[in-house]
Amino acid sequence: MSTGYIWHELYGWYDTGTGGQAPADPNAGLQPLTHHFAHPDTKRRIHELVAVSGMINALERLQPRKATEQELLRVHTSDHVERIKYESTLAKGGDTGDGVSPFGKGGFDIAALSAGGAITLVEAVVTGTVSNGYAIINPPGHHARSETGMGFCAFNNVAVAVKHAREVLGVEKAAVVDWDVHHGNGTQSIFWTDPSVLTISIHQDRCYPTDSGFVTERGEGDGEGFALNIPLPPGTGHEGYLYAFETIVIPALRDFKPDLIVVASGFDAGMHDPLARQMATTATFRLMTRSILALADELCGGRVAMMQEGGYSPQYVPFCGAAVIAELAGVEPLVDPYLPGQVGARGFDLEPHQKAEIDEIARLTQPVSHSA
Ligand code: 9RB
Ligand code: ZN
Repeated sequence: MSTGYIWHELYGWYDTGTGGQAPADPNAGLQPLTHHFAHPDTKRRIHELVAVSGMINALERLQPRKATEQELLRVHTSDHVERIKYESTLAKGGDTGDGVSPFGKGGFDIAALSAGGAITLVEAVVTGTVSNGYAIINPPGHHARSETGMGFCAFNNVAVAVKHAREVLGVEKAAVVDWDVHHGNGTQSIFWTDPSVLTISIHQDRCYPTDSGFVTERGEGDGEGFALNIPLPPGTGHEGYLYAFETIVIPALRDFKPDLIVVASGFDAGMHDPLARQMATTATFRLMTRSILALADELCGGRVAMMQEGGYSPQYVPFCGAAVIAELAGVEPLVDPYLPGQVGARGFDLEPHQKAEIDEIARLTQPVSHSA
């Protein structure tokens, strides 16, 4: 029984440019900055904490490979793949699709290595080389749709890995649980009409993108009922996340009975994140992990593969990552040095208005049953 672990130095070399969120533009008052919100140092710091703490010795290190074009094309249009590949040859690189997702020269190869890292981990979990695992891959993927990247994402790593699991490894049903604070719109759209993949996104209501992630989005055609959205109000903290998890996420997974659970693991619901307004802590991420692991033991031989998505606090994200990885590996968690500073702060308990919204989401998503 071991926990797979992926990080590659090249993930830290993905160049997000000198903008903060939009590209630098002195005429608009946007002074160049060394650390774009999505600068890969934040992800690299997860790896370095895992290494320096010694936790890495309890993990089975896996070597990622680049996803092949054929593998990317299971999810993406050839126009999209070709455009990223072409812009990747330019001296100044390009943008994945929305004008706020820049990448430097050679970005295509790193994005393919990111998708390939997701494949490597899923393969190890499904074939039983490891029992579960965490891949600190970069760039992230959950906003990338078939025909374009957006929101700092180039290729939809999770979708590429799930397609691989189904088409190559013989996995019948996969569930994606996306706890990144932003809506997993790309993953949802890729599997919109596919009943073999349940996509669940728990996110801050209308944070990004602001026009999707509503509870009314449930998939269409054969896929109707196989997309689930849990849009939480801003300010939701530890108890609110766990309440939504236990009352909505876990029952939906139990109902679907997946053969594999893939987690799109962003840490931007964390209390210090600059791109959202939630109040999750290391304990929140640890307990959500525990809850998924228990369910996976019950349903699918413990097969859980977690892929890095967002997370923009260089201070806090490493501790969130280490908390999740420790739980996966069943080792002692690190002490979170940021928690004592929050003792007594309001926002971590389940507030009445949050409970009311979560109960309403549970009610609205109840009628669809996947049981045969
Ligand atoms: C757009 C701008 C955003 C906002 C948030 C994210 C977070 C992504 C993430 C990405 C891009 C600006 C569309 C600024 O963490 N996902 O997990 N977009 N921001 N200007 N415009 C036009
Ligand atoms: Zn995010």
